Amino acid sequence: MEYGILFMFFITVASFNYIPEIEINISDTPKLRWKKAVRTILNLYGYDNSFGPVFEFHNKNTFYILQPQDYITIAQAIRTHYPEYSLEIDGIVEEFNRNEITFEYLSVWAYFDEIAHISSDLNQSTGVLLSVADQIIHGRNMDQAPGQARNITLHLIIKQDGKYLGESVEQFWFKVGFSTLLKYNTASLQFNQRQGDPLTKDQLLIFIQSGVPSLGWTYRYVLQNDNLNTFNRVVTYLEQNQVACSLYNIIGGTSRNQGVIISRDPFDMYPTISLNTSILGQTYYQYLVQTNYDHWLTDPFNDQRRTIAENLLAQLQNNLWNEFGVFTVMDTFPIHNESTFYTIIMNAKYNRLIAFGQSSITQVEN
Ligand SMILES: *[C@@H]1O[C@H](CO)[C@@H](O)[C@H](O)[C@H]1NC(C)=O
Ligand SMILES: *[C@@H]1O[C@H](CO)[C@@H](O)[C@H](O)[C@H]1NC(C)=O
Ligand SMILES: *[C@@H]1O[C@H](CO)[C@@H](O)[C@H](O)[C@H]1NC(C)=O
Ligand SMILES: *[C@@H]1O[C@H](CO)[C@@H](O)[C@H](O)[C@H]1NC(C)=O
Ligand SMILES: CC(=O)N[C@H]1CO[C@H](CO)[C@@H](O)[C@@H]1O
Repeated sequence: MEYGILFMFFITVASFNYIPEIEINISDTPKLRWKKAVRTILNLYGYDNSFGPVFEFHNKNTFYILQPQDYITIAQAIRTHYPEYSLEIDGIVEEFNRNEITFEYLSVWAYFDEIAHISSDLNQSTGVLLSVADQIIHGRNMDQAPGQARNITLHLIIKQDGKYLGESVEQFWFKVGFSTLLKYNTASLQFNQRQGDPLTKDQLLIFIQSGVPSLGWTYRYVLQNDNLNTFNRVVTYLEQNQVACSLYNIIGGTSRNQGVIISRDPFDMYPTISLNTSILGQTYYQYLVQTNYDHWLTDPFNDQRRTIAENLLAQLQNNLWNEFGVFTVMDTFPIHNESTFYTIIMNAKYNRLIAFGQSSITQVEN
């Protein structure tokens, strides 16, 4: 009997991976805040099965556009405009204790999303908002490369003065910022890359030198700013803040129909779409899906994730108008595919964030 139970347990855990949880204590001195995160990954997998290949991959595929002087320029800008984050990065450098991991090196990582927007074929994600009665269920898939970055992913619980501020799940958390966020009693947020004209490298450097925050720091600001304490305030802020690349903000709130997708660009404004103005005309449930292409365009032929997710949501039986239903959509190929690292289900009304480390899946012909 006991063997039977044990056997079941192994089958269950094989289908998704546990993501280690780490508490980030903002009350600690900045240098201390991320040390445990670094140590945890190194102890679990070792450098050569985690950071090592990730750094190597992105040096080649993302940061190849940078000259040695650019590292210094970005590092100086961060020291000038973000002294607190600079100290956090100093602490991470200290904990790595490797010649090649310098403040300058981690400075360019802080702007990873902005640099990748210029240099690489974008790695992509899916966001789903499902409105059911007075709840907004938010599904987030993260797709990334290389595979070893699965081993550096952490579920972060952020606290200050003993209080929960929120949670995040991140693979590149050494940016000391977040691309997914549940802010307690306020909102669930994710950003996705948006196909759009990239800046030139020189334009990006000018933005960075003038103090434009990275996308990750924008969410951190949302998390730590006490005035951004309602869904509407967060939405208004993220419609207007300065950004240094094209992106979408997908945001769920704490009550009925609070869900928006904001399309951004460094120079242009676009209309925000919202669950409350959704054309579905349903009384009890509404949904929005965002991948990496503008919602006023049809999906490209070779990437139908949004269309497929919308069709699944349109057919969702009412016993799945809940977190299980959203998980089922997020877990369906090709929404979950070979490059999906994890799926997150958030519900800001109940302050719930559930994270599943995902394995790669590809389509099986039969
Ligand atoms: C957070 O850090 C502060 C200052 O170091 C400490 O007093 C407090 O106990 C820490 N809180 C937790 C939950 O570890
Ligand atoms: C993660 O690390 C383990 C070693 O602990 C290694 O066997 C595995 O291949 C790594 N996973 C990936 C996706 O690289
Ligand atoms: C819909 O929601 C947006 C964002 O919260 C808000 O600005 C707008 O006034 C709402 N529209 C309606 C028709 O309720
Ligand atoms: C898998 O997702 C990626 C985005 O990460 C997308 O570019 C690709 O088209 C998807 N694959 C399939 C077969 O749809
Ligand atoms: C920069 C980067 O991470 N690019 C990767 C995006 O995803 C595709 C498919 O998984 C990879 O081939 C790219 O290298």
